[in-house]
Amino acid sequence: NLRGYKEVEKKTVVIGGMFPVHQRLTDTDSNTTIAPESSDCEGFNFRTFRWAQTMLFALNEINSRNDILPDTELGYVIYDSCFTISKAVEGTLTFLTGQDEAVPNYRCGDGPPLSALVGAGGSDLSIATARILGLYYFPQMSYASSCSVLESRFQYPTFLRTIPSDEHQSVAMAKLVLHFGWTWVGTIAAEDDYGKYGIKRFKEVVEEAGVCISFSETLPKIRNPEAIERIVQTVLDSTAKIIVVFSSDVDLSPLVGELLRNNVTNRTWIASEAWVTSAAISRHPDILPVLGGTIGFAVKRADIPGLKEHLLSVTPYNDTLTEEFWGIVFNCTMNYRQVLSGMRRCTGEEMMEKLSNTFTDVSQLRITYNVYKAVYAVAHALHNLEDCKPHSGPFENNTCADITKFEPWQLMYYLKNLRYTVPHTGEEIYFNNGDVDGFYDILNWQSESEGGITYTHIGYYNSTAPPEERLIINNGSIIWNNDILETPRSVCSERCQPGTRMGIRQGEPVCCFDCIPCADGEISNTTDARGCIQCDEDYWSNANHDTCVPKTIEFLDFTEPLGITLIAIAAFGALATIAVAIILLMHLNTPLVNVNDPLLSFSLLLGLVITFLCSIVFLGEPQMWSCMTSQVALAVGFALVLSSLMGKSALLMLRARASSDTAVIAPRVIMIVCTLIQAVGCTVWLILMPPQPVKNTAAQNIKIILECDPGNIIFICSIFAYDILLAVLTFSFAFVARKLEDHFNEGKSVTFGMLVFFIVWISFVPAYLSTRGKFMVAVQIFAILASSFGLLACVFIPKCYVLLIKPERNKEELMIPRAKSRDT
Ligand code: TCR
Repeated sequence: NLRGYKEVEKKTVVIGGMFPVHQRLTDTDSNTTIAPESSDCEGFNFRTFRWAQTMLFALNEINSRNDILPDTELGYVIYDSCFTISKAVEGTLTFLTGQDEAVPNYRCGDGPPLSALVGAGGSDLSIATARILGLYYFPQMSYASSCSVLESRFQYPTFLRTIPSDEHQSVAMAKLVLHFGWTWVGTIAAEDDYGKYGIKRFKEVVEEAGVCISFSETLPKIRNPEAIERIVQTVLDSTAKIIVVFSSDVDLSPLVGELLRNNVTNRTWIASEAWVTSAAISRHPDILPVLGGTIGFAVKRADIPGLKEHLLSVTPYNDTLTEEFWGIVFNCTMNYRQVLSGMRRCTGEEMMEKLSNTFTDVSQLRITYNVYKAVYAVAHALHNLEDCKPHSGPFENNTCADITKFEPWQLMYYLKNLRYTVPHTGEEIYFNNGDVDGFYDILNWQSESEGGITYTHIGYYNSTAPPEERLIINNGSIIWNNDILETPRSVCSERCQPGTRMGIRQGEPVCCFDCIPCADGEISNTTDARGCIQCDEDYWSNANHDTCVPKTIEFLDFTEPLGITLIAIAAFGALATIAVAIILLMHLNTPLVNVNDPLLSFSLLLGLVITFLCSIVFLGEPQMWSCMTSQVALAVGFALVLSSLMGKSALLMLRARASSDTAVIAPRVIMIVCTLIQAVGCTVWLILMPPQPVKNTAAQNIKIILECDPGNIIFICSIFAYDILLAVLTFSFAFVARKLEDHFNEGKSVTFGMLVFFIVWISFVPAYLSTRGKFMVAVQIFAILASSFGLLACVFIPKCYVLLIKPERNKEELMIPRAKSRDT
């Protein structure tokens, strides 16, 4: 313990200090055969030693000032907490009791009053010491314990600090991660309150915003190479390019060594305050490829004039710590026993000025500045306490506290209500429930000309600013640590483009997903869509599945080539039929026309004209009238055609049996009745359930087919079934009549024509069923035209041939084969 107070005529007040000057306890074997002793410490830390020296510097400065505590001398007791809780507790008890060994609950009454304890270093140490100090209501002023749990005045009533709470830092880190759009980060935390609580809060904020944590590792406090190797492996295995590390440099050092050994590059590290400016990390040789580009948060920096000189004026004779320091930096010893064992002896004349190490480096005075502020805070509080005007003091009955023997809680009162300006920097400090405002510099590790690292200031975080203005970053001044020197991306899965949706992967974080293309007829029009949306009835998805497009409307139009062709054929058929009718009319009185009842021939031709023309009505956009006429005209037209043919066949058969007069009437009756039945049936259909134009959206996905709905399937079936019945009857009659004597081969032509008719309609069925949309209509029209042409050709071409080319065959006597055969 460093002790520095002289019994002078001035009143003296002692300030306690606690710094983790050593990094760890020396391993002692747990041997219970001898009395246990407080263990020694090892691993001298230049950075924290500088903090301790800064406390001395600040005390000197205050003692030499006349405006603060003019009549009182500040003394000090400094303890080394060795980064361990046990040492910190031990030191606290020693401090409170004034004994060399810790005796709880006992305080030696003599000696100058104790004022406050500056420090304890890490949060876990402060938590331990604050518990003890809190019992006595003894003020503790911390310079580095930033853990958020220390905010609780209920648990730690006398704890104050000059470092902002990690609550701010965790939120700032989370904001940084969100600022760059990283959604996939790894975290590493030291195994202490600083790391655990810091990362916990960071995760909370970040996960709320939808970021996923790829891995969370904990750095061991005591040497554990396997654990370190495992962490490096996790870092290597993870696809996260951003790694947030909440740890002190001491705990992080072994990991950095291992990272260097494994050459883990292409990651961006986010540094917490405790290691962002640590020379122990950044001065590693070859650190640049691994940790270059690191972004971190650092507390306020300041220049403290005179500190450098003070640090350089350290001599090995001051105390045990300076002695040890001297031995380490100059590689010599003051201990005569070690000299005897061959070590170089320190002369005390070694040149401190030539040294350049962390101890004398005053470029990054951040925690150091906090120490400075903490000492000043205590001094100012003491000053206010001493400055109290009698009878107007703050305590009971307006009393004042006496600087020579005050109670800790009285000093606590002044500390709580303190407001002071720090010398040299002019910063105004006050404690808001024990805490200061959260302000951080954001630093970026960039390469220096000599291969080292500089901490480039790239922005800041100010917790007191309005929410949107808290994090200010100058993106342009950042140098990233990847091959492309661009802002790194860190996502588990790339975003899902429109046209796809996010598909969760079982057992993986929500940031890891597959992009599943939307099904046909479904779309997604945003990135990262959770699901696809079904298109409306008349709409269908486009090729990219990102918009619904109206379905194309389909019907067989007059104007398209297929339509024109069909019209042309139909018109030709109708004209040909009319031409045949004209030919027949011109030869009306010839035997050929006469013998087979011209009326039936004309009704047949009329029927054919109707079927030819009705096929045209099938074209075009279906309308109410066209749906009605097309089917009905077809059904009636065919009925007329077929019943005329049936009449003709019947005529042949009747004529074979008897040449009575009934033979002329009966076929006409057949023709008229059969057609009428159909006409009546159709009329009933039209009246009861007329066919209607409909939009068929179901048959084909991307098209709306405009077609005629028959209204009632039974009607349309029976109507065409009737036509089929007529056809079958006609065919049977004609088949029977085909062998009968018939000079003009009428029976044969009709039989043949009916065969063509059947072939056409039988082959129509599969063709019709296998087509879709407008081609169904085309197939139907083809069938109508083909069957009509077939009948026209079969029945009338032979007749026209005789009439026009071989008129000599058109002889009356030939018409009476029966008589002739009787003659022979
Ligand atoms: N708060 C840490 C300890 C710590 C520290 C440091 C240790 C801070 N900054 C710099 C060494 C060097 C910030 C804690 O535990 O609260």
